[in-house]
Amino acid sequence: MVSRSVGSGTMRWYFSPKHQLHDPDREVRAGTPTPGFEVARRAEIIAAELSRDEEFSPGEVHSFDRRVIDQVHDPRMVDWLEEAWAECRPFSEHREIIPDVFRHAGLSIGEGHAREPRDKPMARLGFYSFDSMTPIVEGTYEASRSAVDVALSALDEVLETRGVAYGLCRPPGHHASTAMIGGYCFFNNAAVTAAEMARRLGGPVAIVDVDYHHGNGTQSIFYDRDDVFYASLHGAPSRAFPYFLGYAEESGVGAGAGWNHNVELERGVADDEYLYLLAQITETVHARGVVGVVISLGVDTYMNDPISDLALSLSAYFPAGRLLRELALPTVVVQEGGYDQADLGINVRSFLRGVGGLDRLDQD
Ligand code: OKP
Ligand code: ZN
Repeated sequence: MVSRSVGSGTMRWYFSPKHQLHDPDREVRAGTPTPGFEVARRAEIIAAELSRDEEFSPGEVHSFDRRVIDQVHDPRMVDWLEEAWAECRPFSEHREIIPDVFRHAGLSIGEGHAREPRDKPMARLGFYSFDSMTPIVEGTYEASRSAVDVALSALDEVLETRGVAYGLCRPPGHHASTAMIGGYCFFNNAAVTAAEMARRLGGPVAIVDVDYHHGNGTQSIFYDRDDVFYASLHGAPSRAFPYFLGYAEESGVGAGAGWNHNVELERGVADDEYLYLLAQITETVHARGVVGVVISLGVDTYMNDPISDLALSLSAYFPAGRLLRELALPTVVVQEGGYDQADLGINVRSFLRGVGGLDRLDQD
């Protein structure tokens, strides 16, 4: 079924050390400051794992113009994120700034109608945030820009080779919407990449989101559009973050009707059932006739993940990647979540070996 080759048996991957500039010490859960899960070490672990594998070769990360981001995010939000830490600093005793007020839907007439509270930094922070688990530090903006650069550098490679490349993005992106940050996410790396991929290929593309959590931001960005098909397989929102979106009946609206596909997973789903459902998603994507794919890769579906409740084993990730390879389309993989530091590296590497058409590792 796979007819395409990915070059000389190797896969290019992209990574920027600038991710380290986003280094909050704590996130606030249940009102309590706690050490965060989304830490810089995550990306370093994955980078170290890929560096040891000769089938992976690092590519050069380029800087991209802000206008690419502005195609997906409200430019007012991008302006704000650049200034947010500095303007909120006088209000926080800590290195991080964390919102204390939020623009709940009940405070809006309609999404576009709310006014940005420009002269009140903490209100402005709450205007663009949806949780208290996404702290902003001095380097958050620069790190977030670097994550987009990483993803877009991988896209350039894929548009040239029509193969597969990996962007080791950090911070992750799939919870970030047009004008909203949250769930450890600031810029939606996958959405920016997919919108640009569709534009440059001149046809519709798909985002397949295999992170444990529903990518509410990605769904929202493309909900009324038919240039990007969003398909996600995730812990049911009735029990899993982000709680308020990700239900199976959410299928798109207007031009985007039928262009959103959510599959809800029960607690404890293991390899066989997961791979069966992923195969079905692959069929759905194929039936859309898309010309490219962006994969939001989260390995927080793993049995030992500290914040999730699925039961995938080490052996699930190679076949999961392999299934998506069967689409035989230009494919950009971008990193989202995955918090079990012990096996984070190997799970990402196994998935990438699968999607890249490389051999299965012995330990899988
Ligand atoms: C980001 B990504 C822990 C709650 C954690 C935030 C989850 C953000 C996940 N009890 N809530 O999708 O991996
Ligand atoms: Zn996740």
